[in-house]
Amino acid sequence: MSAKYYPSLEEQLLERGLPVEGIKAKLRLQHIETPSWGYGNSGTRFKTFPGAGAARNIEEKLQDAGYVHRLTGVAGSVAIHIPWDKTDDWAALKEYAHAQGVRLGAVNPNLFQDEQYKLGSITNASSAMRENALEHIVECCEIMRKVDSSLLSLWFADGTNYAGQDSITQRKRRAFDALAQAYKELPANGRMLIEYKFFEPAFYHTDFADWGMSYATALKLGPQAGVLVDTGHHAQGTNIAHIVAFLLDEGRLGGFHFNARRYADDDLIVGSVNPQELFEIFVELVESGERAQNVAYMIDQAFYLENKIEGMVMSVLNCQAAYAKALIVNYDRLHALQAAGDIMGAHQELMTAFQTDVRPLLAQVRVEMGLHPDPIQALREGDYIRRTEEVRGKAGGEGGGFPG
Ligand code: PSV
Ligand code: MN
Repeated sequence: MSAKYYPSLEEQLLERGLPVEGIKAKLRLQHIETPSWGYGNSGTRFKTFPGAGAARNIEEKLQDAGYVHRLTGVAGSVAIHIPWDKTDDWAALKEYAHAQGVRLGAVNPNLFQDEQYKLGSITNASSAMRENALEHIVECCEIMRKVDSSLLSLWFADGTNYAGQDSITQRKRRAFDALAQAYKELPANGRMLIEYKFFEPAFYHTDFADWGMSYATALKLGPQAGVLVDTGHHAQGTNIAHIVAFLLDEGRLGGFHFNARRYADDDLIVGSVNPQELFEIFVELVESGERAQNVAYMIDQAFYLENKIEGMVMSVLNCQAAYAKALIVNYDRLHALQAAGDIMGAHQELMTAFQTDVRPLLAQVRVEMGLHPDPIQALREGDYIRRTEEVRGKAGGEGGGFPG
């Protein structure tokens, strides 16, 4: 029996009529934002194990992000969380980021750690506390102007633990009133991304529990508002690619927080649990073409045990692989098979791309970008991590952290 011949990636792409150079050009332009909080210490509600070499302040987080970008070539911006990353001199911080080869990206107000937000931030029954929450969001809009960021990323831990604890309807209205005020404060090119999460820390109801609540709110607010899909914030079995397709088609997909979950918001490395789900999401993005052009791609992860920098590089690489696989789907052929009602043919067209080993393609792209073809190998052979461990030691919890 003769062994089956498996063609090389080039041969496969050629055979499938796909333009290799065009695909490589798209891969070079991919952009994934990393979160400042992923570089500092964080833990679970049970324990934070201080990581050797973890960043202790925003400058060190930016150094690490700069290194991740130098290795991967596609992670040129960093999301910041306020007040964790607050500084008196935003111009200097912006410059510092540039010196590390990155820019400051999405601004994330922290509306969940202050004592006063125990019963909610913009949904709180107390108007004084709602005012404070709004003031903090407005402060973040000002920071956006100072650091040239166009993204305000909003996540609310707001919710209740027991039936009857507060009026769900009143909370919904309070939230909208505050967001309508905040919307007016966005910079002219600014966008408000509204994240949702179906539970935790609240366990009876969460005020922004699913994409529909974020979407309805964004629609009422106006065109500068969109939905932020955190891949870890869904119930078991939810088809996230479907949500993505719907929001893209409605022009309201604001962006992503990438991570992976096995049970609930576990903040594992994106693509580590269900790479096919990530691929399916990227297929929807590639298929939607122009409509995906303003989508913000951000990682939202906290590495409790693993090395944070290696975890972040791995996360970026997994997003690249999912995108590369989505790019090598032959969409013309897929559409023809769909139109013919060929269920298995269409499915196989997708799965062939998913099962293709895109590592050689990505390695080529990296070499053409002047990078090491294997960023993890480069990281393991380099001495960046050892040096951070030497210089920084073990930071307490002061790196600014929270289970993402
Ligand atoms: C909440 O779980 C979340 O996903 C939000 O995006 C926060 O801003 C982030 O994690 C960090 O805690
Ligand atoms: Mn998130």
